[in-house]
Parts: sequence; structure tokens; C-alpha cells
Amino acid sequence: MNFPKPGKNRNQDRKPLFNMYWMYGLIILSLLALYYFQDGSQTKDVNWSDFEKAALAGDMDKIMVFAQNGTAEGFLTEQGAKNQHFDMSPQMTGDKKIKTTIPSSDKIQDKIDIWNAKLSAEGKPEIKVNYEKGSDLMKVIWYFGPIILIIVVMVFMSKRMSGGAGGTGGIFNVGKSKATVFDKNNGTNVTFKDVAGLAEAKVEIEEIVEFLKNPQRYTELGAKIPKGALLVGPPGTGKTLLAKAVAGEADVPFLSVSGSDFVEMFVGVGAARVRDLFKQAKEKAPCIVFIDEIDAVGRARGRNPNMGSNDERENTLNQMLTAMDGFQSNNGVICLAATNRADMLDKALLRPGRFDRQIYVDLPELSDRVEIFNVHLRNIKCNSKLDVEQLARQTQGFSGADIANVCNEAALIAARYNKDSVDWSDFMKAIDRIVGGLEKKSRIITDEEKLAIATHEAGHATITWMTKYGNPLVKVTIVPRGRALGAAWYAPEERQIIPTQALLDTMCGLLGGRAAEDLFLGQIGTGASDDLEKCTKIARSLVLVYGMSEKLPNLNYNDSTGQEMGFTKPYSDDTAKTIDAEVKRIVNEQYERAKEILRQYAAQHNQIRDLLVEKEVIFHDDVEKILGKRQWKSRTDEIIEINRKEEADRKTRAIESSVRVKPEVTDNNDSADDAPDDDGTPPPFTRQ
Ligand code: NHX
Ligand code: ZN
Repeated sequence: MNFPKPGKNRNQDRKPLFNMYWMYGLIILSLLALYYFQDGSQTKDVNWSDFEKAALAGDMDKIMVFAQNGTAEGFLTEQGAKNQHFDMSPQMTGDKKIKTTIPSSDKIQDKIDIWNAKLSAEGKPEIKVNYEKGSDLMKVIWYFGPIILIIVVMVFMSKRMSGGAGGTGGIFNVGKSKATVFDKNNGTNVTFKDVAGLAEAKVEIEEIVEFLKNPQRYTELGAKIPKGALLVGPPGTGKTLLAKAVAGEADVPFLSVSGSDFVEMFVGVGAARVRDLFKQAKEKAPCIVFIDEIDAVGRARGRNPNMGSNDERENTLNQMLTAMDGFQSNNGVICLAATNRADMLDKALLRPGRFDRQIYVDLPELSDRVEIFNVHLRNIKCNSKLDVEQLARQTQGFSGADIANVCNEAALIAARYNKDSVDWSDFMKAIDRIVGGLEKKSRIITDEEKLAIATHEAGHATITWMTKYGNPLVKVTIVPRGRALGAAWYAPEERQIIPTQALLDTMCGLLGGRAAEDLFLGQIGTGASDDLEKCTKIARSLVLVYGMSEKLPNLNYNDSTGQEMGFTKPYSDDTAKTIDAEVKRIVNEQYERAKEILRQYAAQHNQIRDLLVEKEVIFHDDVEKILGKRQWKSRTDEIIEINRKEEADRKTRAIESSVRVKPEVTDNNDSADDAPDDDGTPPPFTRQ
């Protein structure tokens, strides 16, 4: 490893700078000063005889006796202050007082009574007396209360700003970046070996590590070292993990921050933190800066600047833009950032010279999922017969995080049944649980409701079976799960291009549940709301996005950039009416079509419904027995496989629980042999 020597001592503490927070302190101090000197009162210490003289001269109008510490204060009248020559400044407008120690607290009242008698005899106004009993405590509170209050507020604010765990803390540190630094001594123990899948992204990222290790290899050929790379991808796909692996392997310091760390309630703090972060990075160069969730600061700047509200974020972003571009390209600071919405990011951030490369971290493919499963199954005690590839096939559309969740959930389920290893059925239950939610056996469903649910689900099943593009059915269930009372599960075929008819057939299938209720029960229920929502969305996108409707062909009113937020629609009122009419027409047509199909296959539908009421869960094969082989070829082979496996499993479990034979007797494992190799990724379960 021959990278340039790091700039300075890494662990050197950075001195607090003279910054605007000192200004805040000064302002508070001057406010305090004002508070204490505002009344302009003056107090003069005098001895008892002078005090008495002043009293008898009629120069006092009030006496305050502090019995506790044996003192008294006399308030001089305007005239009295002049008479007594206690060199008090006449400019100050506040009270002018003289203070003395009283000879005896008990006698003071008598003394004042005597003075008052004399004064009234001379026709002068009497002196009022006040006793201050509560010692000086009240005074102390009155005097120091505000300071204490300010200190409490400051402590509270600095607590808040340090943000709890390990924060740099303190009000004078708000401008500091909160970067966590990993280096040779305290690296993460994640390496590229722990990152399963993501082959392409890994190559790109490994190259970045290579840039830092051997920069001359690239610079000798005249290549410039990139300044940044942006990891883009859906949540849970391992962007942060990838960055952690870089930290583990890079052998250079790795500064990690989250985009939201730049967001603070004070003006200028975000920008100050960006400056500080990059200053820190420069000192440690060569190094890697990782900004997680960069969309917190990097969102596109608004078009109308008078909105004002996100000025602060824009300042932060501008600072980041200049910080990244202010570097010489060879000074060895590489910026990594992760986000799941690259389309939201400011274009200036994405231009070459800042984040030159964008690395897409996609949802894992079949082979990636096998790898991911293998990583997560390392720590799980599995049944030796467990077919990992089959598991990967069942989890299309799952992210790495989802798969981790499946593995954990399966282990939990196995533990619940006191098994000594996790087997296939546990994984199937875990997948169902994650896609569909918690099974709710306790929910009380009347026979009438059960019939309605079965009618609805049988409607979905019949329609999808009888339409060309209907997704291949996996199973139909009326066991409540999550928010749903029942569901039809499909293994949708993955299509890159979807013909119009496929959209229409999908809509028809979604409406099949409601149509069946309508046709066979004579009344409809609220339960279909979710179906209707999905269906209407498809109809809208058919008109607005894909330009597939008759009246508005080839028009797209979609704003994929997400920038044109506003109150104006990109079409006229007339067009809006046409859009509405088209959406209504399309949905209506499919509803009528669904009803027509159901009329045609009423007998079969009712058979499916009755079977459902009886068995609660029915599979592809049961439906096939009733409706016959599907006219349209689809990748049903695998689906049949899934069913057989699950059904066999159910039977074994039923036997197990009644006879208590040795577990794991039937786990027919010949499936992997005849499964297609690389092309046929079986699609995920979806349901209606
Ligand atoms: C309720 N649930 O909310 C009851 C408990 C028509 C037989 N009073 O269409 O279960 O009515 O084909 C995601 C998934 C709302 C979001 C399911 C939002 C279900 C489901 C309402 C079957 N199957 N409806 C279906 C259903 C209901 C609902 C959802 C969701 C029913 C229907 C839910
Ligand atoms: Zn439905």
C-alpha cells in the first residue's frame, strides 16, 4: 500500500473556532448587563447616625427593614438626595438609597415611630416602613433567576443539538460535521466477501478503492481520478452495506455521515458542517467520504426562490457543490453517496466533476438471491434438504433486506414449533407472512361472510384463469391475513413490455371479485376497495401515461421528472373531462366483461367457491380440475411444483400432528433437477 502520507495527526482535536456562536453569547451577555443596570438605582452605605439625621430631616419617604441581616435601606426623596450630598449622580433616574446597619432589630419600629412623631409635629410627611422578612432569598432568586434560566436553556439546547449518542455536543460545536471516522485502527469488519450479489456494482466500487491505493497507475496514463460515485437503488438493496465494505477494505480513512446530519434548526449550520466535513477530509486525504441518504440535502432546488422555506437546504447544497468541485482532482478525496431517488437529486450534483459515476444497485436477480440466501443462512440451522435455489425462485422482487427478514422469520416460526432445524415449510410460511401479513385465525367470520369472501376470491380466480394475460394462479385462500380477509395468489410472469390487452386483463381480474359478489350474491360489499383502487390506477395510467386510450391516443401527461409540482395541470379542462370519461369507460367495460365471463362459467365459479368454503385454501391443481387446463401457455410448471410441494407439506404436517411420527419424512427434493437453469426466474407472489 503506497498511498501518500496522511496530512496531519488524525486524532488531533480541532480547536473551537471564533464563529457566530460567540456572537450569540455576546448578545446574551449584553442583555444580562442591561437587565442588571436598567433601573439605575444607587445605594450608599452610611452609619446609623447619618441615617437617623437624614430621617429626621424629612429626606426619606420610605424605609425597608431587612430584619434577618439587621440592615435597613432608606429611600431618599428627590429633594432629600440633593440635601444629603451623598455624591449621587443626579443624571441617573432610579431610586437613590442609603443603607445602614441597625443597632437592634426589635427596637427599630419604636425608633421609626419616634421619628414619625417628630416629623408630623414639624408638619413633614411621615416615613412608610416595609419589613422584608424572607431574608434575601427572594432577592437572590430575582437576581439570579434569569441567569439560571438562560443556562438551563443553553444546556437543553446543546443536549438537543448533540443529538444523543456520541455527538460532538455543545452549542459551540453545531458547525462541526458529525462524521464517524473509520480507519485502520477502528475499521468495520465488513468486506466485499460479505456483499452477496451486486456483481457489477462491486466491480465499480472495487475500482474506487483501487484508485486510492494506486493512484499513479491511473494518473500515469493521464486519467483523472473520479471525485464521486452515487449509489442509487431501491431501499434494502445494500447500498450502505457496500459503502461499509469499502470502509472495511480501503485501508484509508472513511468518513461516514448521513444527509440528515446537515439539517439543523439554525441558519448556516448545514453549510458550516459541509465545510467542516470537507476540511476534515482534506486533512486526512487520501480518504473516502460517505454521505448516506443524500437526498435529504441534495434534492433539486426549487424553481421559485421566493418560497423561502427551504433556503437553508439550498445553502447547504450549494456549499456541497462548491466543496466537491473545489478540489483538485488528484488530492485523493473520493465522495460516495447513497440515495434511493436519484431523480429527485439536483442536476448540478450529478454532473461530471461531482458525482461522475452513478452505480445502480438493483433488486437482486435469481442468482444474486441464491447468494444472499446463502449469506443469511450461514447463521441459521437449516434442514440439510433445504433447497436454496427454490427459495430464491419464490422470492422474486425481494430486496436483500427482505430476504434477511424471510430467513429470520422462518427461524422464528421453526422455534415456535420447537423444531430442531428450520425447514422448507417454515420458509414458505415466512414468505406468506412477509408478503401477506400476519395470519389472523382468531378473527370471527360468520358463515354468511365466509360465503361472500369465497364468492369474491373465486371470482378473481375464475377471471384470471379465463383471460389470456391473467397471471398464473398459485393458490386461493379465505384465511384472513393482515388486513385482507381472503386473497388469490399469483406468480406473475415478468414482462418487460406489457401489451394493452395485458393491462385490460389485469383490470378484469381485479374487478372479478366485485363482479362475482354482484352476480351471485345480489349485493356488493366494501371489501373490494383495494381491488378497485389498483384497477382505477391501471386505468388512469393507461390513459395518462401509456397513451393507450381511444380518445387520447399517444399522449403522455405524466411528469416523470417530478419537478413540475404545482397547481396547473398540463392539459385543458376539456381534456380533463375526456380523461375522466375514458377512465370510467375502460373500467366499466372491464367490469361488464368480468360479469360476462362469470355468467359463462357460473357453474365452475360456484364449484370453486364451495371448495373454498370447505377447504379454506385451494391450489392451482384444484382450480385446474374445475376449470380445465388453461388455454394459454405460461410458466405453470414451476407453479405446479410450488403447489405440490406446499400441499404435500400440509399433508405431512397433518399426519405429523395426529400420529406424531418422526418429522421431515417427505420433503421431495427432485424439483431442482428439472427446473430451468438461468432464464426462468419465477415471479413473486402477488394477490388480489
Ligand atoms: C375490513 N377487510 O376492513 C375488513 C377486515 C372483499 C373478501 N372491514 O380484494 O379483505 O374488507 O381479493 C392491502 C391488501 C383494504 C390493502 C388488502 C386494504 C384489504 C381483499 C379491505 C377481500 N381480495 N378487503 C381482496 C379484503 C376488508 C382491504 C387492503 C386490503 C374481501 C378483500 C379488506
Ligand atoms: Zn379482491
